Amino acid sequence: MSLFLEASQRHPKPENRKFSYGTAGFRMKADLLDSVVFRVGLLASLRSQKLQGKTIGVVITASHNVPEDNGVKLVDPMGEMLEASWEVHATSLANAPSDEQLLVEYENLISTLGVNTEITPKVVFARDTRESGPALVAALQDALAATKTDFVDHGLLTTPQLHYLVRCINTIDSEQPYGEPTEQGYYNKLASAYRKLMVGIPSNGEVTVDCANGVGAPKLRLLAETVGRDVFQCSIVNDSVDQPSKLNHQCGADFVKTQQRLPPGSHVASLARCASLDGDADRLVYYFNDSDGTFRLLDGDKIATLAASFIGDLTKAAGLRSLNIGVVQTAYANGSSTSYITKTLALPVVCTPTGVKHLHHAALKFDIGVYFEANGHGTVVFSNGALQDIAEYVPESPAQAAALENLKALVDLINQTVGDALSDLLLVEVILAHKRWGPKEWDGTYTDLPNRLVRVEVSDRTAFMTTDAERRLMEPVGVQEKIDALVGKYKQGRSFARASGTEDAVRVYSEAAERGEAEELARLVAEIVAQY
Ligand code: 16G
Ligand code: MG
Repeated sequence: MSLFLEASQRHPKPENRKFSYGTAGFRMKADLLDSVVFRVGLLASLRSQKLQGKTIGVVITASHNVPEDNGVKLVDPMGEMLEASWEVHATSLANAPSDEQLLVEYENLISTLGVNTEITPKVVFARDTRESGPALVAALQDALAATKTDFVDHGLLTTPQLHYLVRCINTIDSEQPYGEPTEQGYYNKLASAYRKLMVGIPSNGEVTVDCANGVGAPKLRLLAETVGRDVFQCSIVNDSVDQPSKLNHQCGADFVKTQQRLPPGSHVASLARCASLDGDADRLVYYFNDSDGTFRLLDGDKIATLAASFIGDLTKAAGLRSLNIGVVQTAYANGSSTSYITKTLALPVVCTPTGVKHLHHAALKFDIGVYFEANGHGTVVFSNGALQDIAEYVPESPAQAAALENLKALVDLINQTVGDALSDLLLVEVILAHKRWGPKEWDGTYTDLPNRLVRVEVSDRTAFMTTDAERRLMEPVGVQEKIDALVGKYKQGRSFARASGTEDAVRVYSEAAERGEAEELARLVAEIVAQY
């Protein structure tokens, strides 16, 4: 075990720091992460051994955060987020105060989890474009070498590309191989599905894509080249990956969603389609300038409703009426989107706590589950039963046959492991082309209720305990009653407060029939929260 200790000594834990594996793994200032990444490497290797040598993924990214931050998260064999019960192991390894105690913790995990250390662990990893990435990769490699792990460094990738690779590698010899486990294999799979879906459909012209000056820029370029300009035209902006300080700065999906405006300096024609990715390309939002110059956002809710309506129509047209389709949202979903789904689309909606893993798991309970967070992270998952029905169904007419072929291509177009901005971009483009819609027609499906999100500094955010998918506070006692009393005064009023999982703050969301009212409600609820 001296190999272990020698390696660990090169990655000392900063003193007086407590780390915790949250909704998006570990994320913080990059200069605090060296020991954390090393220890995540140890856990990745254990996880692989525990799962009989399946390949585990590690992504080094801090998504939409500022350039000085970085982060690390693990990807499970089918391309999902790390199983929740292992998050505590990540946290306990990260917090072991000394190298010796780290070794004790590590050996404890081996025995309590029943890990077979004879198995050769396998790990693949990738990173985003941050300057701190290469040094953190070196820390990760040190851990993988110390644990004699077989590993492959995939260099720069979007987060969803790494999820894709992990699933491909682990399903390669199975009955349902997911795809060729290479970056080009990813482009080929998406491109060929997109081209199939566009046969006979006029292309709807160029989409402008803001890549947040992140890894999405070079990857979208490669994807677009593979798809071909004859069917997919995109103009890539904010692609300065060689200037790391520009990452997510005044651009990207998070900027556009929270500021509700164009990235400064963008010049877009009225009614032209624009989209923004975030720093690791797992979020997507669309927007456009209306003819009167007003900015219109088409967020994750609008993408979910678009996808759900298209898939609903397609399954019916294919004759697969028995498949149950559902939509999963969080409390942040605009109330108008929820009523549009239940009333107009007549589909069930489930609400889960914030965080991709919650939405993903709830979506898996439907035959076809569409899940999106309002912030633009989401995808569609097809159950094994649905895939089998789609594969085996014998169409009864040429129209059914055509719809069925499209449905099959859609399964390949959508990255089912995790929300993927590049795959979602192609999905939206396909649907708009099929419906012959511009952004205005899409936007016109329903009108968002005016809403407001505020961040409230509190002395202890852990005092805020929620229930009912974060829509109600259980603690501090009495706060929810005060919020209810306020909400009751506003037409179509709704508001909730929840502790952030990624920042030391409580977030307050409100919506109401009028803009002024939504803002007033948010301010008053924030005042209540700030008292605790
Ligand atoms: C993380 C989540 C994202 C969620 C956000 C909420 C994943 C991969 N990411 O970024 O889904 O919307 O946290 O942040 O699960 P908050 O807890 O600070 O509001
Ligand atoms: Mg992201």
